[in-house]
Amino acid sequence: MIHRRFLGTSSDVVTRLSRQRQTGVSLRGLLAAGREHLRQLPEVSPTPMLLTVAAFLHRELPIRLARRVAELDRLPSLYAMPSVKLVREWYAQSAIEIFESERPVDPLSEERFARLIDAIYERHAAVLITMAKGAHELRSSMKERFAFELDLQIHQFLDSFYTSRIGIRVIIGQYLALRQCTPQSTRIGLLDTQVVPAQVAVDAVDQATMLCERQFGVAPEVELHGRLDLAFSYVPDHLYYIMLELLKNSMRATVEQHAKLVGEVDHKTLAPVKVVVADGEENEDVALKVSDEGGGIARSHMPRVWSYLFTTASHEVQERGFLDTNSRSSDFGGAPLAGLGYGLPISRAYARYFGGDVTLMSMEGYGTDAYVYLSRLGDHDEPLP
Ligand code: W6P
Repeated sequence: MIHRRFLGTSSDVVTRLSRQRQTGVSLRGLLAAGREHLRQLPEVSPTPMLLTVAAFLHRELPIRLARRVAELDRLPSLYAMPSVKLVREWYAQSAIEIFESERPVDPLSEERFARLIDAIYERHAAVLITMAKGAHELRSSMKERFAFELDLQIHQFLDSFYTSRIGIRVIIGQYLALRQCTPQSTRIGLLDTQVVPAQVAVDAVDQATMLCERQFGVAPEVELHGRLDLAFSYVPDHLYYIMLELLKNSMRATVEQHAKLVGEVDHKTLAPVKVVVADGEENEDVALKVSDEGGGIARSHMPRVWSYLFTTASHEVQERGFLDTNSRSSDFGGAPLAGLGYGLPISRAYARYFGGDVTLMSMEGYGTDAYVYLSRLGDHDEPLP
């Protein structure tokens, strides 16, 4: 048999792959496949469904990865940055490794495939910080007067790039999680059929409070209102990431506003942050609101809140990326309060990935309301940039 590697050079292969059509998944599709896998599980391992999922990734991942390589090649200004070149190499190498790998058709080949996919998931753990560094390198090299137009182009590119990355990490994460999954709980891989948004909010409040106290010595109280019992099917890690980001912002604004107005800070006199969970069983969305009295954002300031380029993170933080990334591969760890300044646009990309959204409404001089909408229908088509 002729090995596929000999059919062309690596760059030919990547170019050809990048022209193939990507195949989307929906929350509903992920749930159905996961349920079927768990149903088959008592009898055989790997289940026929797990093999189907593995075969899907074996075909789909090289296409999605190669597509990002081709997109990067179309942005020469960004691609000129050393960090971005590095990211491109990871994508190209991973595309080729999977393309050349043996098709998972039986227990042994499936096991080997899972190991490869796991290693690739790890290789790409630092993509976000490395791309951020690349964007920073580009911005530093620019003359001010060119910056604006370029910013828009780069911003759109990064938004697509990160949306695509979320998709890749969801399908890989779901496959690897299904391999560890047992049918006892409500958990189906990365998904949970009984995510209680109020409970996720409580967990995020605990973490945000800890981070806020560590940074400022105090943190505002958080009041929880609305449908505290509501449960729905979602990826709890995504909701946790979004809520943590919003709460960190609200808490920081509250503490800073208080310090500005009152001087010393005491948590009893800090305006509480309010979280509301809204839903009726028939609604199309689960909606959450995080409200603060942290003094709000000027309307003219709003675009930079959503920007990947206009970060308030220090030069040093941008140079080295986040703090210590020693914990394993998770994108959902406790970043520092300011982080890279990517939290909001990434949160929005997470929400949009399954058909939801994150928006901010602000009253300058008073406070900010952040709204999270999560589609509960689960049949939204995956955005495939
Ligand atoms: C602010 C700024 C902000 C961003 C996101 C969420 C809440 C808040 N509050 O003052």
